[in-house]
Amino acid sequence: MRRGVFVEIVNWKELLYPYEQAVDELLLKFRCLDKECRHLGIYSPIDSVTGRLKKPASILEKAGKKQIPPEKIEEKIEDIVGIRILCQFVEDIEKVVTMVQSRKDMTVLEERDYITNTKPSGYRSYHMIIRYPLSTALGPKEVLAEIQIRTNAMNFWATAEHSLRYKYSGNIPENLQHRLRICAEAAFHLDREMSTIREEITNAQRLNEIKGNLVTNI
Ligand code: 0O2
Repeated sequence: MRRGVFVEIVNWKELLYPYEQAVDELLLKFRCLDKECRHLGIYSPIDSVTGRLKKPASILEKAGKKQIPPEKIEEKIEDIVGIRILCQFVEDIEKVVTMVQSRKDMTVLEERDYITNTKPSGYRSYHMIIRYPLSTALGPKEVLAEIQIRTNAMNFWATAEHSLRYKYSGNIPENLQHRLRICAEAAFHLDREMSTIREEITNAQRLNEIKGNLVTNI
């Protein structure tokens, strides 16, 4: 019944259009940043960037769970726009965080460090909530967005756990939760070990890039 009322009141197409624009703009900006670093021969802490618009069903579910009325959805649900930046190494996360903090085209409102403060599930990631100004056909508008910054190993774990969470409607059986925590530990160790040979890897990657450029320039 409550969900029915929400569906009627919220004009999803109208509500979500600016958010879709924000996903497109933010994706382009972070991808350009990565491309520019590579072009200049500067180390890029960004390995890849993805983005998504939260689905109406998901927004409704969250609003219902947090008892958010329809008129407060835009103010209270911070991740209608979700950007995910993946890094090769844990050390790169801090560099990306600094890059986001120093940008003039967005304002950081909140930061959540689930790397230092790992969630009980084993989840590790760095979250930044930003306010992002848009120029729309109807005039200026500001939207909230969540940027998740994590390593490929953290992402591997989070994606798998998210699928299980969905399959079990949030109630993952205890034995599976236990094994997931062991997997999270393994991902943590993988990140730590990769950091110890970070310089070797990045030097090799730089060399391969130079070789690749030489071949394409011939
Ligand atoms: P989806 O489908 O990814 O959009 P809440 O959003 O209410 O759960 P809070 O405090 O508002 O919690 O936000 P929080 O915990 O900083 O982060 C929200 C998002 O982080 C989640 O969005 C997930 O994407 C991710 N996340 C947080 N905890 C976990 C976890 O234990 N496992 C995994 N796999 N992801 C997590 P949504 O809306 O839950 O889901």
